[in-house]
Amino acid sequence: MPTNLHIDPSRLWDAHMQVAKIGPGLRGGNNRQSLTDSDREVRDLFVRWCEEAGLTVTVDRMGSIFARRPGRNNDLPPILAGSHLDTQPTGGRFDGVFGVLAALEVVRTLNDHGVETEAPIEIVNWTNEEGSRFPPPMIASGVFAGVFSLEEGLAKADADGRTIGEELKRIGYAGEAAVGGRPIGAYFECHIEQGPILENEGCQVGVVTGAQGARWYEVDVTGRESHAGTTPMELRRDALLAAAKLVQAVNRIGLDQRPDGRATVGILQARPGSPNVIPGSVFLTVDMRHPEGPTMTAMDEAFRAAAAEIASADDLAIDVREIWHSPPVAFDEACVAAVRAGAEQAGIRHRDIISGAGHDAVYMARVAPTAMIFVPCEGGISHNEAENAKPEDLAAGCGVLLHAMLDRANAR
Ligand code: HGY
Ligand code: MN
Ligand code: MN
Repeated sequence: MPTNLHIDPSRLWDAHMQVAKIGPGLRGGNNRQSLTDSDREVRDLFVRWCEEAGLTVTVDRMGSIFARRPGRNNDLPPILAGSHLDTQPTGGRFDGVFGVLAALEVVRTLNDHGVETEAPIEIVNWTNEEGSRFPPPMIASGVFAGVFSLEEGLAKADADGRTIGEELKRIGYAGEAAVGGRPIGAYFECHIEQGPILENEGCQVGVVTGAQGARWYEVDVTGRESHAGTTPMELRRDALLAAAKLVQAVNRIGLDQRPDGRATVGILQARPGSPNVIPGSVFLTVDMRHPEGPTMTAMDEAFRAAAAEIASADDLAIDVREIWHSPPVAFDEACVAAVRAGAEQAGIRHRDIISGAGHDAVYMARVAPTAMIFVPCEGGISHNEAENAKPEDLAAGCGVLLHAMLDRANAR
């Protein structure tokens, strides 16, 4: 790799600050949920930047945006890099955005130095990585990797019943390109760690060797609405009380699997939501994670057993539906080695790390040699408007991406 090739840290940071202005949150972060008007606005900006960089832009039928830079041999499968521009409702300025903008910065740097690669380069913005508006997460890369059918992907709906297909049409990103089904030479994704390990160990780069498994559930607890003043305690079928016991059980399952186990109830809605009515029904979501498959299975079994026990003891119904399962994944050794070599060549303090969060790379690993590059985020905080990263860390990660992409693009 040419040794004088360096990315432009201030251009990379400035791009982040421009994106951060689109879909601002209430406390300094972002609320740029998938396929909203602010998502359209940031997509338009990304497309403009790609066209200004001389890239050929295509949008696939799930709305993912690909921008292509030709190589010497365009029969070779492209080296792809990217991430997502959609955010959580109370999201930060770097989750996903860093991966898309680092890939764009690599292209801008290659353009600045007139570098031609053997294989073509492509950069990507995946639709709906977060899965908060349209569960489950990573749906577009999931369709690309064949995990979901296109029909399934387009039919996913938000709480108001609006589908991904309808919203793509509404914002003008219902593309025509086929989703996946084409060879990819390698896929790289830069991302903030979203946890505290790199920062605590003073590492500027994480060489991501894989990602832990994740499962999402939707749960309906059905008891009986009745008068809060007239119904004796022992005659109640209180759905919120049962849900509270289930929340405790979920937390216990996560605690029992420390240090790597994770278990979270993120949404809990009690109905009818009146102070003097005993809740008759509760909807809640559960997110469980672990790096090992067998332990994930054990957590799943423990959760279902706890739900059944509470339902029987409280004489009510608890319906548990698994809506997402992403097994643990190991990334490609050659791609991981290219990332590690990039960090070593730049003299960057780094360590191997398993991703606690899900990423589009998890699905891309099924159809392409894949690896990720992490950088620290302040206090390990993410999915929070206070999410923050340092310009120098973003630049370090982006430099490693440049190295890894060139390594794979010019590999014989
Ligand atoms: O849920 C996740 O791990 C990712 O942030 N979508
Ligand atoms: Mn992300
Ligand atoms: Mn996220």
